[in-house]
Amino acid sequence: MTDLVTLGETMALFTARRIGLLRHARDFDLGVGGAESNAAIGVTRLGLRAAWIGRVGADEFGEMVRSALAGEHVDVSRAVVDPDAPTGLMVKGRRTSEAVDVRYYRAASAGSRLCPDDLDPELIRSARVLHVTGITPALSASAREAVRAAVAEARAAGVPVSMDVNYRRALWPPERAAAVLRETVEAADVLFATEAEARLFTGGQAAPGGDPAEAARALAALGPRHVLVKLGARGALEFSDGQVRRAEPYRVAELDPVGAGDAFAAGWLTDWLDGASPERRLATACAAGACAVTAQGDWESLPRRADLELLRLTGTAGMA
Ligand code: KDG
Repeated sequence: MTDLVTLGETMALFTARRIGLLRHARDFDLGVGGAESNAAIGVTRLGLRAAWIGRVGADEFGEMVRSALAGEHVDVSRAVVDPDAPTGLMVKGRRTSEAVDVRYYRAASAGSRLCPDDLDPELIRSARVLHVTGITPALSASAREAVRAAVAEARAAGVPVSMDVNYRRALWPPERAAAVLRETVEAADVLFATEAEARLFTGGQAAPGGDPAEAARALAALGPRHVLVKLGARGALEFSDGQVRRAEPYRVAELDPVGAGDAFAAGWLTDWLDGASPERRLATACAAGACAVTAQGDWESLPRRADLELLRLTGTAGMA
């Protein structure tokens, strides 16, 4: 049985080794990245079973994506190899020692050609949770329809839907994202958002500098039973069943912030499916997010259980 099913685009990822303008980069590390597959790897590392649905090109990068995910024990048996489009690319530069800068080369990529026919309804119906993000609907009309169909399938079968807003400015303007994503937010049982992403849907209730608990409440009023608001250096909070819980961040040396949100979602969902207490699952989410930023790569430093225990013992964090 599969615990988590997800769908989206996973790309080849070039990361410049040198700090500075990309034009001066001489060497790149080559890996893979995709918000949904990052989350799938995250739950797999914590002991659950995950499947990823997506398209890759019939090219070396497509092979790399499938073998990287399979190497992390994610089920890629439903991945489609598209002979008519290339695997998308993402390039990560480091403008300064602190600023990471991500560029996409993914328009008309194989991943963006995801469509409802690529779904395996039986796989979705038998999962314990369907996890989607706000990135996939930004890719194309057919990818948007695929998310819509997957969510409808899950809901009809009583499978909880988890959504990470994951707003990407490089893909679409905020007004369009808010309009398109609203139906998925309303259909979700679990919602992950940053404060800025909360503002896409709640306007004034999540004004900058406002109380993030109010933003969480406003999001919950749209439908989701569990709302998680990620607060960066201020930790995170969960609004569930009328109650707000807060968690302090773990303090770690940050090398690469990309992928922290996916790790957070993976940590929370794993503990939620395992029946952990609300305090525990929020702490696990924060710990997983902290682990994710400690090394280069979007998912490489996602934690195993033992890593979380180590962080709990050595990190500085606490429940507020
Ligand atoms: O969440 C991390 C992602 O930004 C990365 O892995 C790539 O899916 C990705 C995207 O579209 O930004």
